[in-house]
Amino acid sequence: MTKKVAIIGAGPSGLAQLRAFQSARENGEEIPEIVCFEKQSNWGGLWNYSWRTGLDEYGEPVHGSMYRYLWSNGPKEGLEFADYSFEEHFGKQIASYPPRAVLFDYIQGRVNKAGVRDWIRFNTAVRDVTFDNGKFTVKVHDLPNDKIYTEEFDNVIVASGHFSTPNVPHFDGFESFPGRVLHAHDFRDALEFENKNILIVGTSYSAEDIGSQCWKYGAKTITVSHRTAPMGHKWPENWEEVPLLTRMEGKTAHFKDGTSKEIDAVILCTGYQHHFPYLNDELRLKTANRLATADLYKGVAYVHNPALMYIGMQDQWFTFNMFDAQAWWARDVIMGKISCPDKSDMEADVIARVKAEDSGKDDYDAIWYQGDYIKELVAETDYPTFDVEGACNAFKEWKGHKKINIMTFRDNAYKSVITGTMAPKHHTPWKDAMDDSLEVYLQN
Ligand code: FAD
Ligand code: NA7
Repeated sequence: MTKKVAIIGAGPSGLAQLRAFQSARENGEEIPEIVCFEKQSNWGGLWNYSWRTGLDEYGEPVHGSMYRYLWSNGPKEGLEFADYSFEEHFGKQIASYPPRAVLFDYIQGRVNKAGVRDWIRFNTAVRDVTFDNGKFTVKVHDLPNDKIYTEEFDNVIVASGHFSTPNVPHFDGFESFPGRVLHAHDFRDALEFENKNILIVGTSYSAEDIGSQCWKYGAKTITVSHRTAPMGHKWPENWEEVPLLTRMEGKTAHFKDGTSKEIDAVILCTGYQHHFPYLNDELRLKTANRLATADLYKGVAYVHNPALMYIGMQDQWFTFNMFDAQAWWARDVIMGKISCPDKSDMEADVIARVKAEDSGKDDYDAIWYQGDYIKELVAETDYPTFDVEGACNAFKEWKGHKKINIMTFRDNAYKSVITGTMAPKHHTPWKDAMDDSLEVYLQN
């Protein structure tokens, strides 16, 4: 096999791709030459915590959007690798909502075992990708040596994530607000907001979790402003949901229903952009953050040029195991075991997926939609089949637990769909667990 494949990014999606190729090699297959470019000095993507915000030491935009004290926002039983269980990694079953450091350790365990670190060029930012005469030319910047060079590839796999470049709306009065205005991307330590009246804009995962963190670490009040609808959980008494912010006047926030409130800091939890500054118009995915993305056949191959693939570009109920399903599928297309149909059929596939997603009526339909998508891909490759239905049910239980009490849902335990073992209940309720280190979490 003389093919050469570039993977952009060594987060969970890029690492899934490396493991997919390595597993084929382990099975005695001849695999292409693989080069993974990662702009950070370590792997793990968002799970590789950075204290930095803004620009990094090389002047690159900081990729990290994760914050201190982040615990998994869904049960780990919904994301477990089918080829590397939590029990294999930790030598025992662990509780269901691991903090960031624990999941980072787990992600690293599989790729350390696979021995693929040498395939990654760290501190190397991809600057430009062009396609001509059947080949991709990839221009990269070796940051520590300040050297720019190009290399040719037969395939490019984009795995650079889409929860890093913030979507930052403007509200009148931000210019003269005498406090901090930041986007969730730059949020790091909830203790900064102790005893503060914070205003959060947005109602999705970041809003819910950053608000909960600030509550846990002593914010005075949390006010969450919604554009479409309130989250509607049973919030603690110092938590309020209000309509959309219309303007700030000094420290006073005014809302659409005419009410107002004194605020010390504003956190915009207003989502992220699919942002690929290194891709030109012909190669760049332009999609909303949804389950059925635009322009990707089977959610992976770019319909306008299927030698280009994208991993993990969907909005996510499932994460690591979905990236795996996609990476194994992309590998098999590249290795000639699966073929993509002609362009019109690929476009019809995209339209059908969009229609199927749109016909869903609620979050449960969305969970099963994404579960079915994983099943479809897994059935086409040798990725180990697993109980996707069981994982969907874990998500269903999780949603039920959030409805009962948003501040205690992380105290619940679920059954692994890989090993069949029940997770232990964590030793400390989430709201009282201030030390989220790996050592303390594993003390079950
Ligand atoms: P990323 O993790 O974003 O990795 C992309 C990689 O590409 C990075 O390492 C980056 O440095 C690299 N890169 C980017 N541009 C370039 C370039 N030009 N050149 C070279 N390298 C580049 N998922 C869960 O399952 N559970 C959770 O609890 C959870 N919590 C989350 C909390 C937050 C705050 C956020 C933002 C996301 C969360 N997620 C969670 C979802 C998260 O998207 C996935 O878990 C996962 O990190 C996605 O992996 P990825 O590899 O696709 O992208
Ligand atoms: P999401 O899930 O994309 O949600 C974005 C939220 O921001 C959503 O509630 C939007 O409201 C809201 N939004 C977006 N633009 C605006 C404006 N202009 N005004 C008001 N509100 C706005 O992003 P998250 O950061 O929460 O989650 C991303 C990932 O991070 C997720 O996978 C988690 O695992 C962690 P809408 O409902 O559209 O009115």
